[in-house]
Amino acid sequence: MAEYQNIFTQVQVQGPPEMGVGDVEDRTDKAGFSTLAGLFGNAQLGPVYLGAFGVISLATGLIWFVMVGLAFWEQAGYNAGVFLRDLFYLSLDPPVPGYGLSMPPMDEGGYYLIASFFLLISVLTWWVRTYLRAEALGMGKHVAWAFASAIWLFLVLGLFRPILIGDWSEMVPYGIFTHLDWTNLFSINHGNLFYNPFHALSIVFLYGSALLFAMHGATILAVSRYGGEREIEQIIDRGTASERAGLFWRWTMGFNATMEGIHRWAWWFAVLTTLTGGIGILLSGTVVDNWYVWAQVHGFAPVE
Ligand code: 07D
Ligand code: 07D
Repeated sequence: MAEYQNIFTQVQVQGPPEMGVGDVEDRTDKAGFSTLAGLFGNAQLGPVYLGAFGVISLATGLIWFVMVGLAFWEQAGYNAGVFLRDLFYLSLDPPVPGYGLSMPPMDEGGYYLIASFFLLISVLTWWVRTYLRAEALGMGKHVAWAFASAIWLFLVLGLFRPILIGDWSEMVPYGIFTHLDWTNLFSINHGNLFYNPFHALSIVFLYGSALLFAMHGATILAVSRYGGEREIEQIIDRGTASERAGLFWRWTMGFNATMEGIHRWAWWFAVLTTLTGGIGILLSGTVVDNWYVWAQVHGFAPVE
């Protein structure tokens, strides 16, 4: 029998919209259906909860985006053709070195700092939103704490490390390729980031996250013919999809995660990617200037 192995959801449910429980205040009052959305996930779109933090987050995020876009527009000489041609190369850059943590003139980084302030508010208020919506639903705060780990790396890159070094010029430029140039230069300036053990740990967890995601996704799809994606009875009954999924891995490699445990593995691997990464970046240029020299001192890079 031909197997169904593409990315689309097989079953689409479209009926009267489910408006959700509880106090409907601050929630949009309409919901619709999209067959396209239903191929990838749930076919119902909406209602969306806005609330004060949602509105602040979207508004400040939009201000950051438009401020970056306007800077690009000026750099492109107000020419739509040039704007599109150079889109990936245009950049709103942090202050030039030398202004320390003071406010530079608008065209030397002041405008960049104002835009950054709006991005900061946007990301933080979106975090509050993930916390408060989980609370409203009586859920654990796992999504909020995982997001906090990503925000930790974001804050180290753009706020904590620049403050420790004492210069806003250490911040990351807002540009598609220029932020890659910055990343490359960061590694070169600190003597090759590959010799930073926290960069290595971050890579372990990043690669590990991809591997775990592939294993888990594949395992559950492979037992979906037994209802493996419907987890409730699966955990307690014998002969179920879950039991087969567990047996598959125990037979294949001698060990299997549990229905609960696999999600803890996934959570920790993802969270540790940015947690260890943030530590590695925070140490660069503050505690350790050159990771290659550091590795020589610690006996794992050759000393000429
Ligand atoms: C798929 C979820 C959706 C999110 C997306 C990103 C913006 C930016 C730009 C206004 C997985 C939306 C992007 C809103 C708009 C302007 C100028 C998440 C998914 C689709 N990077 N990075 C990208 C950011 C850093 C690095 C792409 C952000 C560090 C490398 C995108 C940050 C370093 C490569 C992007 C950030 C670094 C990228 C795709 C913040 C070290 C790539 C991202 C706020 C960690 C890849 C051309 C993606 C690429 C790429 C956004 C930080 C390295 C533009 C918002 C400073 C090596 N980065 N990045 O899919 O194609 O993420 O670059 O910290 O190869 Mg980056
Ligand atoms: C950036 C978390 C912040 C993002 C947030 C999202 C918005 C948009 C909009 C949805 C990504 C905010 C979102 C505002 C919303 C919409 C529409 C997470 C972020 C809050 N490296 N490297 C890593 C590898 C090299 C360098 C991590 C590999 C070279 C620097 C990762 C290789 C040099 C930094 C990793 C490699 C170099 C990193 C990132 C190989 C460059 C970092 C993890 C095979 C020449 C970052 C400790 C992550 C870090 C980082 C992988 C090579 C530089 C594991 C595989 C040697 C400067 N690198 N790297 O999740 O933490 O990022 O380092 O060569 O800062 Mg590296």
